[in-house]
Amino acid sequence: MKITALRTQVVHLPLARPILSAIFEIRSADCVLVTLETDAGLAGEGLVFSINNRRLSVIHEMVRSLEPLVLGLDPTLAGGFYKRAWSELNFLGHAGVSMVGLAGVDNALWDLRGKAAGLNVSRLLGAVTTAVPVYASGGLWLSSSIDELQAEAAAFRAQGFRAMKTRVGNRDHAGDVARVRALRDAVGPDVKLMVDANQQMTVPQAIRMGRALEEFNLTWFEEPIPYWNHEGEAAIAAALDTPIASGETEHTSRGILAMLRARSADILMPDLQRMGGATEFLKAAHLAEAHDTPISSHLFSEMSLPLLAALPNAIFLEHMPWFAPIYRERIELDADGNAIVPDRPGWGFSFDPEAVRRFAA
Ligand code: SMN
Ligand code: MG
Repeated sequence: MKITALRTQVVHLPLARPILSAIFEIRSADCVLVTLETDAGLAGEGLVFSINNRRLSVIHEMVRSLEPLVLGLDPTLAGGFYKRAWSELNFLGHAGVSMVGLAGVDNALWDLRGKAAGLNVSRLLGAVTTAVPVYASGGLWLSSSIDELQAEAAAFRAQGFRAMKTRVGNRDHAGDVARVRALRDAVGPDVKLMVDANQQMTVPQAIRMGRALEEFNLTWFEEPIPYWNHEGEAAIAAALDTPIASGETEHTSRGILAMLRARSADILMPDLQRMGGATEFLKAAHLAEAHDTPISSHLFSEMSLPLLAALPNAIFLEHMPWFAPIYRERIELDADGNAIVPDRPGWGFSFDPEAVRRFAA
């Protein structure tokens, strides 16, 4: 089998209403959809994205620039593609747009290899499980009032979620603590709660916040301070009983390795596109395993689910519904609140051509 074309489509996915984290106001998730066509009639799909359509054209061009490296490629030689792309991208650097573009192509290659083998990517890798614990992440934003937080939490429970994440870090310590208290009161002790500060605190603020939140038995406290301050994160992790989760802003497995060496987080959460695609995501996850450190995913729920299902140290899938509208299939939960890994080949989630036309930018 040979790859005959790299096709891209740009889609604009508006959110129902603008949402606020401590760092961004988010109005839309805009994607470059990547499709690798073959002479065997099979196609591999991946996607990369940017918030509010910012610099999506740059990402798009980076994906397109990799086309010569995949044209004519036998997908079972995908490692050869990765090695060449890695070498070519050395000039611009193995971070940022380079890795995002690489992720778009690499993830489409993984889908293709799964489809060629007739296996879901989880099985291609040697699955550990058929269902992965999942937490709801598409809600409980800083833009929600306390009443709205409680209503959104009830809606997540009704959808079958047993874990969910809220945001803090809008520079109002008492207000943040009151919001988490109201949420814990609303969901009771059995629902797992995570809190994300999106890097907007100082080390002393984060330790003070973490101590104030200990009574709510959080599953984790995420990205308390700027992502590059590994020593600061390590000090916070050492000071608190609540586990620190971080890593979504790192690039490549080397970024994750630096965090592991610094002991900056108890839980690592590599982001599929910042890693540079599934090839590098798996290396990051294996490095974490060798350091006895659990991992969670970041965004990209449809592609991350099969990957986490093949990783013994995966503890949670982040369920972010932003990309669901362009897929034909939806992530389904079992009665225990786990995401069911599809049996379908490749990622098991494929672009819906009608939806792609509807959301075309
Ligand atoms: C997050 C990051 C980027 C976009 C949306 C949400 C957040 C998360 O940090 O962890 O979900
Ligand atoms: Mg986060």
